[in-house]
Amino acid sequence: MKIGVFDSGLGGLTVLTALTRALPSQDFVYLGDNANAPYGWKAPTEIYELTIAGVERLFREDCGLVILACNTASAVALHDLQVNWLNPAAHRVLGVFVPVIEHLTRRDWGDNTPPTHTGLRDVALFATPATVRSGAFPRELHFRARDVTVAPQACTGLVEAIEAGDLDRAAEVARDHVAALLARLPAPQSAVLGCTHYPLVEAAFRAALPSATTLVSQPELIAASLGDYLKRHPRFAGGTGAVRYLTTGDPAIVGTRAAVFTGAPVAFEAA
Ligand code: DGN
Repeated sequence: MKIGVFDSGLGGLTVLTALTRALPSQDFVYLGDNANAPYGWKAPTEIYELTIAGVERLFREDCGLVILACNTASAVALHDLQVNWLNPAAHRVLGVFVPVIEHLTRRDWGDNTPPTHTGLRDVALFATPATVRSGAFPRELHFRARDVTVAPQACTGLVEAIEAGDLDRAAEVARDHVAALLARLPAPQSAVLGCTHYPLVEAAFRAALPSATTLVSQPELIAASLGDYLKRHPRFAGGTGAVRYLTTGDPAIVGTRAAVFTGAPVAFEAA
């Protein structure tokens, strides 16, 4: 069965790359809502409506399972969507926080043991303003490890610089945000790049953070987590490694801009 990968724009391509590498015979359909990107400054209700529209579009492509490869959509829309909208007997929708939080706390969902301190002391979270405002990351993390300090940094301007293809400017913006974070938390034990765009400037984050800080990058964690999920839910797995790319924006423009993420232009189709 095909798996849908939804993002507000192109950032989810960092996740898709890791997914296709880890699951080479799985079919995927990517949908970028480029006509409405970026989501980082939008109101929660608008992000919720746009996310549902994107997920419905992927269901119409026969995707049984959709990954919200966008932290902003996962943070703002996933919970309500799962509780109030989704029919889990028909489809599943997964977000991108849980694999990171599982990695940080190294505990599995569903084991029914009470939240305990796992040795994790503090986490710096770099994410979009909407993700930070939602409070979803600390909420999920504290469910598993309640004593952990989360220091969020809303990285204003970073998605915009990456989407514009200006990676030098993006690296500068990333360094400024690390400096602002370190002024509040000088020696974070862990740092999470909680936006699918940020792996493109991971080197700038790494260089600006103290060497003792462990930097957590999402795409590989999401891919490993999906691999495990498919073992437990084999009805969603399968295919021949076919990947299609849909966009709500202009396919030619979006396909050209995608080269920043993939190293080559991508053949997008109109959604
Ligand atoms: N890449 C999205 C995320 O992971 O949050 C953010 C992009 C955006 O729409 N601001």
